[in-house]
Amino acid sequence: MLSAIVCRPRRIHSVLLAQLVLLTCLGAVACTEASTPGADAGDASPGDAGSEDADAGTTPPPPGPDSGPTDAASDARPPVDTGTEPPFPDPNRCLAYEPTNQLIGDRHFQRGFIDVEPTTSAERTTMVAGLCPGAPIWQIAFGNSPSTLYAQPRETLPSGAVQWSDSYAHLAVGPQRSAEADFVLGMNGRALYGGAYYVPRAMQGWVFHLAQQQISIPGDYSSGSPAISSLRGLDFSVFGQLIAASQNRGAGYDPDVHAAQYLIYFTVQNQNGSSPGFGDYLWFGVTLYDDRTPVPGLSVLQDRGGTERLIYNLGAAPFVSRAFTPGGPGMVFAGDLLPGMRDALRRAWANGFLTGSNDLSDYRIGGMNIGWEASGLNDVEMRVKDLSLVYERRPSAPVVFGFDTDGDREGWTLTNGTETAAGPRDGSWGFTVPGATPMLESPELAIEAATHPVVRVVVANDGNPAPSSILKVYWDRFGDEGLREAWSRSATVSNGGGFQTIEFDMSSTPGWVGEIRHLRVDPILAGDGHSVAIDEIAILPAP
Ligand SMILES: [Ca+2]
Repeated sequence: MLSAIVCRPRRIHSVLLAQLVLLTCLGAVACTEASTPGADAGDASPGDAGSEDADAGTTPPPPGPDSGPTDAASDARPPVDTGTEPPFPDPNRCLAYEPTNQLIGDRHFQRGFIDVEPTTSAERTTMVAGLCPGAPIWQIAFGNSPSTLYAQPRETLPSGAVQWSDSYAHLAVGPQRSAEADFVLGMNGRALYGGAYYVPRAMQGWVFHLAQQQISIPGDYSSGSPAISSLRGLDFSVFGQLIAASQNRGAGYDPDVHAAQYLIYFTVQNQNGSSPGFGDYLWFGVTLYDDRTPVPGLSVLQDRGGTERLIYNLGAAPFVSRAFTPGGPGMVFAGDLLPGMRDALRRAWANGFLTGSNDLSDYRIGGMNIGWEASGLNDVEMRVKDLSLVYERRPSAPVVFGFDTDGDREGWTLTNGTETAAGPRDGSWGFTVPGATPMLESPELAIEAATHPVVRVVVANDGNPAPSSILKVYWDRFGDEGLREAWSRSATVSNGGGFQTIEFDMSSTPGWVGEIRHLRVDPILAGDGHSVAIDEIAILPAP
């Protein structure tokens, strides 16, 4: 599916960002086939991450809906879509960052672009759109491309939109309610490739025209994303409209090699400067359009083209149920990206990627890019607007298990103890302990360690032997699952009866980082048949 055209980002050798991969990576990309056998002359080995990629580069992608030598797509401009326009002009349209948790700067593309040289990322020219004041936030790169849009004069259209065009490509940004709002990007594959199909060669990638921006990578414009461990949601939305798409398939077309894709990629990157994995990242993508597949699904691959990083692309299937009709109405791609990002990290760790840290709190959204990657002779044009990525932080509310409802164990399980009643009764959970290792295991918690550094247990221990009356708390973390001795704290418990409060300050406890997944509380190490009761187990914000 995507395997034949996954773009290959590469490290940027930047003095200022020496250990970071500049987002532009895609901008500085040398694109080669990531994984399809025979499609990449430079590296014929499949790029399957060894995990769950059902395609594994062995099955040709299904043909697109128009698989004839030519298709009937019209070049006619469709009517303006007004279905998702706000009823009134968006007052925030010109803000660099909106007064929300919006992560994308100039998300309506109203300022224009800084063109960067695609192999060095050096800033080259500025394509000022001027629809909103302020210097451009977006960079743009025209990779492996003869297009010189960046050097073309800016034209102003009757709608108020501005555009740049040459015989290879077309770019417009338009004000709200214009037919060009927000950002139109087109490419003429026949011209870009001189009418001859791209032939994969080592060090010779296909064409990409991508806009990109930094999000949490240190930079001038970033509002910055909280750590993934701090997030409760990551609401993504973009409206896309495929203005034109001609596949132009003919002699020499190979579906393993030739395609046009409109992609959005984010980097999920270790940004903890004291972590051994600082700077390491994975690619997390959404596919708006792939001319070979009506509604692309999930693809998980290793990039064999240079970065060797994990590429996790949700495709389009989580967002839409049908393909674009060229020239037809647009579609909104919207959903919470956080579950996918967490899954991407989990799969990365499970498959030997991002080995420098499996601490969820080390990872943030580094940056993003959006635009075309094309190895076919496709003539394509996409309009996007209202691009948005808004994060929601987890609440810092206390997580309290009070065992105050008779019979309700609140998801906890008891092992090596004999309940006095069927579960909690009269506000606490009582049991006798006949021998070693009574334990209470929590349900799955998903608590951010950094915001919840206190563990409190209110316990009574009525007569069990003093030497073994030691309460112990264990935990494990998202991405590093399984209890272990190293991640535990213990404290002596009186055996005199009444309830006592044991509190652990975890703020400097090794291992209490990232996202806490489970707790296990052993109220005592061993008993001799006397009773224990738990009044409360709580994980609390700092006092
Ligand atoms: Ca209670």
